[in-house]
Amino acid sequence: MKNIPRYFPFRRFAPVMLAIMLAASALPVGAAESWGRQTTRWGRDGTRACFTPLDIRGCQLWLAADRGVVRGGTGLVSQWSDGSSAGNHATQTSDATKPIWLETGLNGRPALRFDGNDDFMKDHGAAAVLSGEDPPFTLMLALAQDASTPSSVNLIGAAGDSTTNNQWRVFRRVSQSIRYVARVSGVSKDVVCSVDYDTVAHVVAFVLSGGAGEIFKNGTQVGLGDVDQDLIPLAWFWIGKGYGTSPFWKGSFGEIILYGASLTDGERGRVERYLKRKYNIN
Ligand SMILES: [Ca+2]
Repeated sequence: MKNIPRYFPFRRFAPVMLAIMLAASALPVGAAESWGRQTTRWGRDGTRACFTPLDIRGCQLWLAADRGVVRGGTGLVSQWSDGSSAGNHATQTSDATKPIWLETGLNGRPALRFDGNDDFMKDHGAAAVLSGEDPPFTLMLALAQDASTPSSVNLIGAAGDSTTNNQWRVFRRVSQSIRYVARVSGVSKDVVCSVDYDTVAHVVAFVLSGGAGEIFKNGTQVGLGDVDQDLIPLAWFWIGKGYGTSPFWKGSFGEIILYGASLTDGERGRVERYLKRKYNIN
């Protein structure tokens, strides 16, 4: 036998391995990429935030503007990839109605900007989480609304058929800026709250448990009511609008997280702290 060094195979493949490592490190921010449980640094003090929304049970949708955003050269977003294992990606095929990705769109952090004219994204898979009779769920948003957002505009909407009678939505009114509505057979079941109309970044959480709905802003309860949602088979889930074509929401979403479970106060608090730290919200 010839005297071949034992480490020869490693030496042979070392250039290939180095090339792969260099290529991976050059991936553009926001490009389509695989998701893991790891997270990036976003603490102002430079400490590493190990928590992610996936650490709480039942995450069915995790859209974050700093990961999984598929966009063109002008920043128009064709897909906002779901970071949960559910694969509920939000998409938009028409350039005119695509939101735009901004690197520092929400308190210095990436966000998707919806223009208030016609921008929206659709996410069919997420609709199933909100369907049914009093489905337990928790929806959490990191966002800022534009001052010129019209009243009665939907931030998030869903519907089960071609009528306005069976729908689910989160919308803004003049006097009650964020409001949860499950509208069944033409009858609205509201959770009323009085969140100030807010143009600065804030975190909103909606928790539905046994027909009782709660709304929190930056961790403080601002709304409580009986939703008593009847059976609604929702097939559509929109970001930036509700059923129909107008009006459209104007503002920026940094993050949209949906759980198919009613989070406990402790669980909700963990997600809120993660969002508040990430988006520099006091
Ligand atoms: Ca547009």
